Amino acid sequence: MTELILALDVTGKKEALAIAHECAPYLDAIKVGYPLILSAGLSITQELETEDLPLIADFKVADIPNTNRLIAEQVFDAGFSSIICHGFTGKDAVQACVDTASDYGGACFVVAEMSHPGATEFFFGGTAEKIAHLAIECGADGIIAPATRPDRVKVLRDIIGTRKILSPGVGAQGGDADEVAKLVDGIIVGRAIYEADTPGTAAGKFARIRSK
Ligand code: OMP
Repeated sequence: MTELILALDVTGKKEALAIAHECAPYLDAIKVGYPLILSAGLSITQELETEDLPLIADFKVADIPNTNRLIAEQVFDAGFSSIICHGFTGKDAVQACVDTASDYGGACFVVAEMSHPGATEFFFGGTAEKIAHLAIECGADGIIAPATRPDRVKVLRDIIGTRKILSPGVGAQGGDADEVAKLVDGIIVGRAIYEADTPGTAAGKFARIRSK
């Protein structure tokens, strides 16, 4: 089954909680990042926990190992069950996130290739493939790969095997949910849900991919 993950990138606390509640029946997880945490505070995790869904922390952690560990500890202490980190920082830095996640019984996903057009300026010539191999070496639970480039998802799937691929970039960034859902373990959807007139209805429509 492909999971549906809501990227809750709104900056109003009340709005975020209302959208989460409305969409929750159709979701497998909620991803929270800088926009919401910087506006509403880390404690919003306590309120989101009432939806009884796993919370993914998207801080794309990209620092030295010790700082990565300190960030990851804050993330898991706050109630998140997964963390997203960057892979270009190298093995020791990624390992710090993976090990901290494991200490807390959580999961770590490594960004292998980003979804926006500018990503190709750096994620090319084997870089993403190298990061995918590094994610395996470090024992990460999976990678983030771009729904905007299904051909690249296929290449990265060949490397990552049965580890998970979570894929952002459908809807607002142009990726096709149905096409990508067949290739990945979870699709991450933000604006196409939270900017819809009725986010719950939009989430309900995307939920069709959960049977793929
Ligand atoms: P929408 O474009 O609004 O659907 O949001 C996509 C979400 O996925 C946002 O929270 C992005 O920060 C995130 N994301 C990407 O869009 N591209 C990436 O390469 C990686 C991520 C991510 O790590 O989640």
